Amino acid sequence: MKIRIILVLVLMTSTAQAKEHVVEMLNEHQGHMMRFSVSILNVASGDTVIWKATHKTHNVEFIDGGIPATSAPFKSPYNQDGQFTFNVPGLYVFKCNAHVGMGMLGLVIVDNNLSNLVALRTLKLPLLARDRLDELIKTLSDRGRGQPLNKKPNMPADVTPLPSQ
Ligand SMILES: [Cu+2]
Repeated sequence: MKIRIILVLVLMTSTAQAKEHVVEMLNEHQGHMMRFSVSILNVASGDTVIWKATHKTHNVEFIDGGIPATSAPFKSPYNQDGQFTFNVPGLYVFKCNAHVGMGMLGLVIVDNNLSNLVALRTLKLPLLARDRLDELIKTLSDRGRGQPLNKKPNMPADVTPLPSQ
């Protein structure tokens, strides 16, 4: 009986902690064409990210080699919301297939784990996408200097729109 109560408590706790985060797929954002509303998103294991098809002609896919080695791949259909639950700590680069050439990509960081950052630095990408990813990586480095990226993975500030260029 005691064990059953403890199990229920444990299950309730983990359900309560898992969060949903929303990223919009947009034709225009902060003066830039073809962008995700959030470029760097900090989440915790068990959290789900929903990419909302606010504007059409977009989709979302993890970039090959741009996710932790043991994570499943992910690709959503065009013009529909997509969602993925993150269970493997690390960095994930997501892109829109139609507009990655215009730099339409972003990063999810699970559990503040940057262990696959080196792989991201050498990903082969279209020129503007490469520039954009370098810019995001630089933001990570700057923010991470001297302190953890964030202390509480689920604090509101974990949804961070990138400053305009
Ligand atoms: Cu797009």
